[in-house]
Amino acid sequence: MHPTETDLLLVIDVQADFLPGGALAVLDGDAVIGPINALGRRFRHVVLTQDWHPAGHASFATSHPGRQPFETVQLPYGEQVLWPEHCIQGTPGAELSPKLDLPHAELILRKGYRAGIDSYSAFREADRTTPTGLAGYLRERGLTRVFLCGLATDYCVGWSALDAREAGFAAVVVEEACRGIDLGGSLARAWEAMAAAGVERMGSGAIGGCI
Ligand code: VGL
Ligand code: ZN
Repeated sequence: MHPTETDLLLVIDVQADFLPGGALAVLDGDAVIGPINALGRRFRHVVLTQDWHPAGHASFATSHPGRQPFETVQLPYGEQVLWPEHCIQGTPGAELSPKLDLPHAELILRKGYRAGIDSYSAFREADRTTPTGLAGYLRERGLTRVFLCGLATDYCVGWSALDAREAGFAAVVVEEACRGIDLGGSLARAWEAMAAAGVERMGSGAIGGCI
């Protein structure tokens, strides 16, 4: 297939804290950067997301006395995995990787900036009701299909792909341009949920130049 004017490459959370040496490093996370840069050249429209938490964010284990990273707690909107402190606004860990080479990217969307609500998805926060505005942006721009890549497959990429479908967009996850965290089987569950929701899974070799 060849991306067209109505296709978008959505690059999720390729930030220092999710890369080797970062606070919440995804195994082999830096392996996504080469494929993403190559993909970027084949898309006319590119949008990046940036996980962007205030200090003391509700998703940090340190905000819950006695709790450890990777445990879960109940928050008003439901179950929340607790993470090490990561992607704190304005810190080096929150910076997009300087190795990303996507000079034509049109928007950097920040998410997770409300102290009490996490936001894995680029479309909707973890309370499942607060929109980020991305669906409206895509609609207003006439973009109808979203190709997703980045970190992490089973959290921010997966939730974004599911919400893209729910908002009425076609969604394709580019497999080798993503890596997962895989907490207690979360990676297999994410692929199952995406398949059930009609998210396509594609190799980057199947994606040609933009027409
Ligand atoms: C992410 C956990 C916490 C992600 C963000 O980008 O997948 N995961 N915050
Ligand atoms: Zn986060």
